[in-house]
Amino acid sequence: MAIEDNSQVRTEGSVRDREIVAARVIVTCPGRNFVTLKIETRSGVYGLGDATLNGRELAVASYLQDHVIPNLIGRDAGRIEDTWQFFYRGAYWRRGPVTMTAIAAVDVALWDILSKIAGLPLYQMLGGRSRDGVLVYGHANGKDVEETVQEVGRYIEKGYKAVRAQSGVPGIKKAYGVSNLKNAYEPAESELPLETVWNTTKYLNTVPQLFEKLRATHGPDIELLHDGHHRMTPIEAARLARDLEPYRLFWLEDATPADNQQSFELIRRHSITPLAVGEVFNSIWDCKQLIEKQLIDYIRTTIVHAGGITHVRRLADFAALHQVRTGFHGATDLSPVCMGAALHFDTWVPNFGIQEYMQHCQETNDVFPHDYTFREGRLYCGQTPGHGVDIDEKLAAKYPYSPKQLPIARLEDGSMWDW
Ligand code: CS2
Ligand code: MG
Repeated sequence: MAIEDNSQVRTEGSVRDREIVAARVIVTCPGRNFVTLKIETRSGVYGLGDATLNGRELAVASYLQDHVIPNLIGRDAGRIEDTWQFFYRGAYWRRGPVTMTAIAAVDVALWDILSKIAGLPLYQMLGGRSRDGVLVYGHANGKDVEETVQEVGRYIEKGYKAVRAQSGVPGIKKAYGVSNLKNAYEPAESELPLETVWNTTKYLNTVPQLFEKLRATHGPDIELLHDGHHRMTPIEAARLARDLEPYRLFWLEDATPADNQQSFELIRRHSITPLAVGEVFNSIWDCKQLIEKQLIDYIRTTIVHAGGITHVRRLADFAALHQVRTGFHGATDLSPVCMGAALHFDTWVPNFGIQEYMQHCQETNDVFPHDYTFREGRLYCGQTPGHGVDIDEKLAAKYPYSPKQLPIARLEDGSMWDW
């Protein structure tokens, strides 16, 4: 007897349930600005995607409001790949941080919806666990070497296995990554860009002293990281990478601007210090050469700024072919929604390296309740269907947008430099 085929009826039913009936952009500032996209389906299941681009938040909010949402209504939320292709190819004007952050918000919200409909945590939809906990690194900083060494010690006491260290530099008023508030470093602190003055020579004289002291004080096992934040020329980066070799860093990040990917060949020629780059990238094309020539060891391009899970999964698979591992950006200007999605991705991705974890402030965590937890140097995503992060819209409404931009940097002679 033929098996009654009612799959068509079931499929039709579920497609109708998955129809996108509403979508809205939520801009809120609980401690700092965040942009969130909420997509709702006919069945009532909704999904959230982070759309925060530090200093350019309203550009993404408008892109979503004016150019994406009108095209979302009526679509099947289950057609994640087709939706990604529609917004990527359909934009005509390809790539860029605003476009790819907007696409990312849609993509993550759809993955959230599909996971919730399936009743599964998002990592299970990607292929299941490759690990239990996700190794993270915290941000230690201090006004000078001594204070930074002590701050790294406090992170070790909190159970961190990996710590980024950034210290003040004698003669530089505002070195990158040093927060006098001793909390997560939030650089966008003024409505117009704060002008900072930079001097690479003074920086190059200080950083090796910092890591010599860190190793002497905390021993050989703690993983130590440092962010050059795009400030050096390739040969200066090569010098620093070589000077840091005795202290075995986990990675030296953003050693030089990567617009010209070939620049990293020069650094590679002089040093075995592992290199990480990519937090400002928004597509695989920004890092294709860096990966296929193994000019880097970790790719930092993250879900919120590079087209979401659908694109970053392709990027991670490409990186795996060349033994490059992931090391997602995870600063406080990426919302808990991004962190939640990233943790599920980190739990699945085979070529995982490390996850940056700057802890959000309490106001942020109140607006974005989530089920991920920190334990002994690792983050653990929860078992809630989806990415495990929600938004309290009533509370979010109490924190109006507060215009802020990132600083700029100039050299002492006034030349514009990379902040
Ligand atoms: C930094 C970021 O976390 C990092 O590695 O590069 O804090 C970066 O400065 C901010 O995300 C810029 O908004
Ligand atoms: Mg960085």
